[in-house]
Amino acid sequence: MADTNPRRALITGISGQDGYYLTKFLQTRGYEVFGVIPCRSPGIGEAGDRLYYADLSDGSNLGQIMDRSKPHEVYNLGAQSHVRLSFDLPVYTADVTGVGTLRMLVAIHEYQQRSGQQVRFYQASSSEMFGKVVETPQTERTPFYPRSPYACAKVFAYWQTINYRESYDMFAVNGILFNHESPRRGEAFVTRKISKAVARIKLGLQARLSLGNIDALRDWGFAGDFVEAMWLMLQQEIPEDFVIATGKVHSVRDFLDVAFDHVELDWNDFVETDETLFRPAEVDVLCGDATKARESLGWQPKVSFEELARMMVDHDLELARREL
Ligand code: F7E
Repeated sequence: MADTNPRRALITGISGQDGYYLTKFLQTRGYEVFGVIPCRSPGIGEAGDRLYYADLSDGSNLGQIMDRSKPHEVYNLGAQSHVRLSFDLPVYTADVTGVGTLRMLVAIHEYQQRSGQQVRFYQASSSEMFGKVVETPQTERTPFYPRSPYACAKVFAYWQTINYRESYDMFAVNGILFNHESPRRGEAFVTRKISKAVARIKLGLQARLSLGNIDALRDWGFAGDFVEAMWLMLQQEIPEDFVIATGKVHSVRDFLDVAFDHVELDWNDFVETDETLFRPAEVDVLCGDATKARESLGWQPKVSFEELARMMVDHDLELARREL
Protein backbone atom coordinates (compact mmCIF):
# COMPACT_ATOMS: atom_id res chain seq x y z
CA MET A 1 0.00 0.00 0.00
CA ALA A 2 1.25 3.48 -0.81
CA ASP A 3 2.85 5.35 2.07
CA THR A 4 0.86 8.58 2.56
CA ASN A 5 0.87 11.43 5.12
CA PRO A 6 2.52 12.81 7.09
CA ARG A 7 5.43 13.57 4.83
CA ARG A 8 8.76 12.93 6.53
CA ALA A 9 11.95 14.86 5.86
CA LEU A 10 15.48 14.13 7.10
CA ILE A 11 17.89 17.07 7.27
CA THR A 12 21.63 16.79 7.74
CA GLY A 13 23.06 20.01 9.17
CA ILE A 14 19.74 20.70 10.91
CA SER A 15 21.50 22.71 13.62
CA GLY A 16 22.83 25.25 11.09
CA GLN A 17 21.21 28.37 9.64
CA ASP A 18 19.52 26.65 6.70
CA GLY A 19 18.47 23.70 8.85
CA TYR A 20 16.65 26.11 11.14
CA TYR A 21 14.72 27.87 8.36
CA LEU A 22 14.02 24.69 6.42
CA THR A 23 12.67 22.94 9.53
CA LYS A 24 10.31 25.83 10.21
CA PHE A 25 9.22 25.89 6.57
CA LEU A 26 8.55 22.14 6.40
CA GLN A 27 6.74 22.05 9.74
CA THR A 28 4.29 24.70 8.56
CA ARG A 29 3.53 22.32 5.68
CA GLY A 30 2.78 19.45 8.04
CA TYR A 31 6.05 17.55 7.68
CA GLU A 32 7.55 15.42 10.40
CA VAL A 33 11.14 16.66 10.43
CA PHE A 34 14.07 14.46 11.46
CA GLY A 35 17.58 15.76 11.79
CA VAL A 36 21.19 14.68 11.89
CA ILE A 37 23.36 16.56 14.35
CA PRO A 38 27.11 16.33 14.88
CA CYS A 39 28.23 14.98 18.25
CA ARG A 40 29.82 18.34 19.08
CA SER A 41 26.39 20.07 18.98
CA PRO A 42 26.15 22.23 22.08
CA GLY A 43 23.39 21.85 24.64
CA ILE A 44 21.96 18.58 23.38
CA GLY A 45 22.71 15.91 25.96
CA GLU A 46 20.68 13.19 24.35
CA ALA A 47 19.29 13.60 20.89
CA GLY A 48 15.51 13.50 20.89
CA ASP A 49 13.27 11.07 19.00
CA ARG A 50 13.72 12.96 15.80
CA LEU A 51 17.37 13.95 16.16
CA TYR A 52 20.18 11.52 15.49
CA TYR A 53 23.86 11.89 16.18
CA ALA A 54 25.92 11.21 13.10
CA ASP A 55 28.94 12.57 11.35
CA LEU A 56 29.18 12.79 7.60
CA SER A 57 32.83 11.75 7.96
CA ASP A 58 31.59 8.44 9.40
CA GLY A 59 28.85 6.75 7.40
CA SER A 60 28.43 3.84 9.82
CA ASN A 61 24.99 4.78 11.18
CA LEU A 62 23.50 6.63 8.21
CA GLY A 63 21.66 3.50 7.03
CA GLN A 64 20.20 2.99 10.50
CA ILE A 65 19.03 6.63 10.52
CA MET A 66 17.30 6.08 7.16
CA ASP A 67 15.57 2.96 8.55
CA ARG A 68 14.37 4.82 11.63
CA SER A 69 13.23 8.06 10.03
CA LYS A 70 11.91 6.52 6.78
CA PRO A 71 12.08 9.88 5.03
CA HIS A 72 10.35 10.80 1.80
CA GLU A 73 12.81 13.65 1.35
CA VAL A 74 16.45 14.07 2.44
CA TYR A 75 18.07 17.50 2.51
CA ASN A 76 21.86 17.28 2.69
CA LEU A 77 22.82 20.60 4.28
CA GLY A 78 25.61 19.22 6.50
CA ALA A 79 29.13 20.32 5.60
CA GLN A 80 32.31 22.01 6.74
CA SER A 81 31.05 25.15 5.04
CA HIS A 82 33.61 27.83 5.91
CA VAL A 83 35.70 28.64 2.84
CA ARG A 84 38.65 30.25 4.65
CA LEU A 85 38.81 27.37 7.14
CA SER A 86 38.84 24.83 4.32
CA PHE A 87 42.37 26.01 3.42
CA ASP A 88 43.50 25.01 6.93
CA LEU A 89 41.47 21.79 6.98
CA PRO A 90 41.49 20.65 3.33
CA VAL A 91 41.34 16.91 3.90
CA TYR A 92 38.69 17.14 6.61
CA THR A 93 36.62 19.43 4.36
CA ALA A 94 36.95 17.03 1.42
CA ASP A 95 35.86 14.17 3.67
CA VAL A 96 32.82 15.83 5.28
CA THR A 97 31.64 18.11 2.48
CA GLY A 98 32.58 15.92 -0.47
CA VAL A 99 32.71 12.24 0.51
CA GLY A 100 30.05 12.88 3.19
CA THR A 101 27.56 13.56 0.40
CA LEU A 102 28.53 10.30 -1.25
CA ARG A 103 28.01 8.49 2.07
CA MET A 104 24.47 9.91 2.20
CA LEU A 105 23.79 8.86 -1.38
CA VAL A 106 25.01 5.32 -0.66
CA ALA A 107 22.83 5.13 2.47
CA ILE A 108 19.77 6.37 0.55
CA HIS A 109 20.33 4.05 -2.39
CA GLU A 110 20.69 1.02 -0.10
CA TYR A 111 17.62 2.08 1.90
CA GLN A 112 15.57 2.34 -1.29
CA GLN A 113 16.63 -1.16 -2.27
CA ARG A 114 15.88 -2.56 1.22
CA SER A 115 12.52 -0.89 1.71
CA GLY A 116 11.20 -0.35 -1.80
CA GLN A 117 10.48 3.28 -0.79
CA GLN A 118 11.43 6.17 -3.07
CA VAL A 119 13.43 8.99 -1.49
CA ARG A 120 13.99 12.44 -2.96
CA PHE A 121 17.44 13.91 -2.33
CA TYR A 122 18.45 17.57 -2.21
CA GLN A 123 22.15 18.42 -2.34
CA ALA A 124 23.26 21.82 -1.04
CA SER A 125 25.52 22.79 -3.89
CA SER A 126 27.22 26.15 -3.80
CA SER A 127 27.99 29.16 -6.00
CA GLU A 128 31.58 28.73 -4.75
CA MET A 129 31.86 26.03 -7.43
CA PHE A 130 31.92 28.84 -10.04
CA GLY A 131 34.92 30.35 -8.23
CA LYS A 132 37.09 32.18 -10.74
CA VAL A 133 34.06 32.73 -12.93
CA VAL A 134 34.26 31.99 -16.64
CA GLU A 135 31.09 33.99 -17.40
CA THR A 136 28.74 36.42 -15.67
CA PRO A 137 26.04 35.94 -14.58
CA GLN A 138 26.37 32.27 -13.68
CA THR A 139 23.64 29.84 -14.74
CA GLU A 140 23.07 26.08 -14.52
CA ARG A 141 25.22 25.76 -17.67
CA THR A 142 28.24 27.78 -16.48
CA PRO A 143 31.39 25.61 -16.13
CA PHE A 144 32.91 25.36 -12.65
CA TYR A 145 36.31 26.76 -11.60
CA PRO A 146 36.58 26.00 -7.86
CA ARG A 147 39.07 28.12 -5.90
CA SER A 148 39.20 26.46 -2.46
CA PRO A 149 39.23 22.99 -0.89
CA TYR A 150 35.60 23.68 0.07
CA ALA A 151 34.60 24.45 -3.51
CA CYS A 152 36.46 21.38 -4.84
CA ALA A 153 34.59 19.22 -2.33
CA LYS A 154 31.28 20.74 -3.42
CA VAL A 155 32.08 20.02 -7.09
CA PHE A 156 32.74 16.38 -6.16
CA ALA A 157 29.41 16.21 -4.30
CA TYR A 158 27.59 17.88 -7.20
CA TRP A 159 28.75 15.25 -9.67
CA GLN A 160 28.09 12.35 -7.31
CA THR A 161 24.52 13.59 -6.98
CA ILE A 162 24.12 13.65 -10.76
CA ASN A 163 25.74 10.24 -11.08
CA TYR A 164 23.29 8.69 -8.61
CA ARG A 165 20.43 10.31 -10.53
CA GLU A 166 21.64 8.94 -13.84
CA SER A 167 22.89 5.53 -12.66
CA TYR A 168 20.06 4.51 -10.34
CA ASP A 169 17.16 6.65 -11.52
CA MET A 170 17.18 8.42 -8.16
CA PHE A 171 15.33 11.70 -7.67
CA ALA A 172 18.49 13.59 -6.69
CA VAL A 173 18.99 17.30 -7.39
CA ASN A 174 21.50 20.07 -6.82
CA GLY A 175 20.42 23.49 -5.63
CA ILE A 176 23.30 25.79 -6.55
CA LEU A 177 22.72 28.41 -3.89
CA PHE A 178 24.47 31.75 -3.88
CA ASN A 179 25.31 33.37 -0.51
CA HIS A 180 22.33 33.48 1.81
CA GLU A 181 22.33 35.09 5.20
CA SER A 182 20.07 35.79 8.18
CA PRO A 183 20.19 36.52 11.89
CA ARG A 184 20.93 32.78 12.24
CA ARG A 185 24.09 33.00 10.12
CA GLY A 186 27.24 31.69 11.81
CA GLU A 187 29.37 34.44 13.32
CA ALA A 188 32.44 33.52 11.27
CA PHE A 189 30.77 34.55 7.99
CA VAL A 190 31.31 38.13 6.94
CA THR A 191 27.74 39.48 7.09
CA ARG A 192 27.05 38.19 10.59
CA LYS A 193 30.51 39.16 11.76
CA ILE A 194 29.68 42.71 10.64
CA SER A 195 26.12 42.86 12.02
CA LYS A 196 27.29 41.56 15.38
CA ALA A 197 30.16 44.05 15.51
CA VAL A 198 27.90 46.96 14.48
CA ALA A 199 25.53 46.20 17.36
CA ARG A 200 28.32 45.78 19.90
CA ILE A 201 30.17 48.90 18.73
CA LYS A 202 26.95 50.93 18.92
CA LEU A 203 26.42 49.81 22.53
CA GLY A 204 30.03 50.38 23.53
CA LEU A 205 30.83 46.68 23.91
CA GLN A 206 33.45 46.56 21.13
CA ALA A 207 35.91 49.08 19.71
CA ARG A 208 37.16 47.72 16.37
CA LEU A 209 36.22 45.31 13.59
CA SER A 210 38.95 43.41 11.70
CA LEU A 211 38.15 42.26 8.18
CA GLY A 212 39.91 40.73 5.19
CA ASN A 213 39.05 41.56 1.58
CA ILE A 214 36.20 44.07 1.69
CA ASP A 215 36.23 44.52 -2.10
CA ALA A 216 34.82 41.01 -2.61
CA LEU A 217 31.50 41.04 -4.47
CA ARG A 218 28.70 38.61 -3.69
CA ASP A 219 25.09 37.92 -4.61
CA TRP A 220 23.54 37.94 -1.13
CA GLY A 221 19.99 36.77 -0.37
CA PHE A 222 17.92 35.87 2.67
CA ALA A 223 18.18 32.25 3.89
CA GLY A 224 14.46 32.18 4.72
CA ASP A 225 13.66 32.79 1.04
CA PHE A 226 16.22 30.28 -0.22
CA VAL A 227 15.01 27.23 1.77
CA GLU A 228 11.66 27.46 -0.02
CA ALA A 229 13.49 26.85 -3.29
CA MET A 230 15.06 23.68 -1.84
CA TRP A 231 11.62 22.29 -1.13
CA LEU A 232 10.19 23.36 -4.50
CA MET A 233 12.98 21.48 -6.29
CA LEU A 234 11.89 18.24 -4.62
CA GLN A 235 8.23 18.76 -5.61
CA GLN A 236 8.93 18.76 -9.36
CA GLU A 237 8.05 15.88 -11.67
CA ILE A 238 11.54 15.66 -13.13
CA PRO A 239 14.73 15.97 -11.04
CA GLU A 240 16.76 18.94 -12.25
CA ASP A 241 19.44 21.28 -10.89
CA PHE A 242 18.75 24.96 -10.21
CA VAL A 243 20.68 28.15 -9.53
CA ILE A 244 19.15 30.10 -6.64
CA ALA A 245 20.27 33.72 -6.42
CA THR A 246 19.03 37.31 -6.31
CA GLY A 247 20.93 38.44 -9.43
CA LYS A 248 22.14 41.54 -7.56
CA VAL A 249 25.78 42.07 -6.63
CA HIS A 250 27.12 43.98 -3.63
CA SER A 251 30.54 44.35 -2.08
CA VAL A 252 31.45 43.73 1.55
CA ARG A 253 31.84 47.54 1.63
CA ASP A 254 28.17 47.92 0.64
CA PHE A 255 27.17 45.67 3.53
CA LEU A 256 29.30 47.81 5.86
CA ASP A 257 27.57 50.96 4.51
CA VAL A 258 24.03 49.71 5.13
CA ALA A 259 24.80 48.04 8.48
CA PHE A 260 26.69 51.00 10.02
CA ASP A 261 24.26 53.56 8.52
CA HIS A 262 21.44 51.75 10.28
CA VAL A 263 22.93 52.75 13.66
CA GLU A 264 24.14 56.14 12.38
CA LEU A 265 27.84 55.35 12.50
CA ASP A 266 30.58 55.55 9.83
CA TRP A 267 32.39 52.23 9.38
CA ASN A 268 35.61 53.99 8.34
CA ASP A 269 36.02 54.94 12.01
CA PHE A 270 36.00 51.33 13.20
CA VAL A 271 37.12 48.88 10.50
CA GLU A 272 40.74 47.73 10.16
CA THR A 273 42.35 45.29 7.76
CA ASP A 274 43.73 41.98 8.97
CA GLU A 275 45.92 40.27 6.36
CA THR A 276 45.40 36.87 7.98
CA LEU A 277 41.72 37.02 6.99
CA PHE A 278 42.54 37.10 3.29
CA ARG A 279 42.27 33.76 1.48
CA PRO A 280 45.13 32.08 -0.44
CA ALA A 281 42.84 32.23 -3.49
CA GLU A 282 39.85 34.57 -3.49
CA VAL A 283 36.56 34.42 -5.34
CA ASP A 284 36.30 38.04 -6.46
CA VAL A 285 32.75 38.25 -7.76
CA LEU A 286 29.69 36.01 -7.95
CA CYS A 287 26.38 36.87 -9.58
CA GLY A 288 23.68 34.27 -10.20
CA ASP A 289 21.00 34.11 -12.86
CA ALA A 290 17.98 32.34 -11.33
CA THR A 291 15.78 32.62 -14.43
CA LYS A 292 15.25 28.86 -14.58
CA ALA A 293 14.08 28.78 -10.95
CA ARG A 294 11.73 31.68 -11.57
CA GLU A 295 10.23 30.11 -14.68
CA SER A 296 10.09 26.45 -13.57
CA LEU A 297 9.64 26.69 -9.80
CA GLY A 298 7.88 30.05 -9.61
CA TRP A 299 10.54 31.04 -7.08
CA GLN A 300 11.89 34.51 -6.49
CA PRO A 301 13.59 36.24 -3.56
CA LYS A 302 11.49 38.54 -1.38
CA VAL A 303 13.95 40.21 1.03
CA SER A 304 16.29 42.86 -0.42
CA PHE A 305 19.97 43.29 0.43
CA GLU A 306 19.23 46.42 2.49
CA GLU A 307 16.37 44.76 4.39
CA LEU A 308 18.59 41.76 5.08
CA ALA A 309 21.45 43.83 6.51
CA ARG A 310 19.07 45.86 8.72
CA MET A 311 17.27 42.71 9.90
CA MET A 312 20.60 41.23 10.98
CA VAL A 313 21.73 44.39 12.78
CA ASP A 314 18.38 44.69 14.59
CA HIS A 315 18.64 41.09 15.77
CA ASP A 316 22.21 41.59 16.97
CA LEU A 317 21.24 44.80 18.79
CA GLU A 318 18.75 42.71 20.77
CA LEU A 319 21.45 40.18 21.63
CA ALA A 320 24.01 42.87 22.49
CA ARG A 321 21.58 44.60 24.88
CA ARG A 322 21.55 41.38 26.91
CA GLU A 323 25.31 41.74 27.36
CA LEU A 324 24.92 45.14 29.07
O1 F7E B 1 32.86 35.54 2.82
C1 F7E B 1 35.20 38.31 2.43
C2 F7E B 1 35.66 36.94 2.01
O2 F7E B 1 32.88 33.77 4.56
C3 F7E B 1 32.31 36.43 1.88
C4 F7E B 1 29.53 30.10 2.63
O3 F7E B 1 28.21 29.94 3.12
O4 F7E B 1 28.73 31.33 0.74
C5 F7E B 1 29.64 31.39 1.84
O5 F7E B 1 30.98 31.51 1.40
C6 F7E B 1 33.39 37.34 1.34
C7 F7E B 1 34.66 36.62 0.92
O6 F7E B 1 31.23 33.64 2.63
C8 F7E B 1 36.07 38.73 5.93
O7 F7E B 1 37.03 36.96 1.60
C9 F7E B 1 36.26 39.87 4.10
O8 F7E B 1 35.12 37.13 -0.30
O9 F7E B 1 30.88 35.29 4.39
P1 F7E B 1 31.96 34.56 3.71
P2 F7E B 1 31.77 32.89 1.31
O10 F7E B 1 33.19 32.57 1.38
O11 F7E B 1 31.30 33.68 0.15
C10 F7E B 1 28.92 30.26 -0.16
C11 F7E B 1 27.83 30.31 -1.19
C12 F7E B 1 29.08 28.94 0.49
O12 F7E B 1 28.71 27.91 -0.06
C13 F7E B 1 29.88 28.91 1.75
O13 F7E B 1 29.61 27.72 2.49
O14 F7E B 1 33.77 38.22 2.40
N1 F7E B 1 35.63 38.70 3.78
N2 F7E B 1 36.53 39.90 5.41
C14 F7E B 1 35.49 37.99 4.90
N3 F7E B 1 34.92 36.77 5.11
C15 F7E B 1 34.92 36.30 6.38
N4 F7E B 1 34.34 35.10 6.63
N5 F7E B 1 35.49 36.99 7.42
C16 F7E B 1 36.08 38.21 7.25
O15 F7E B 1 36.56 38.82 8.21
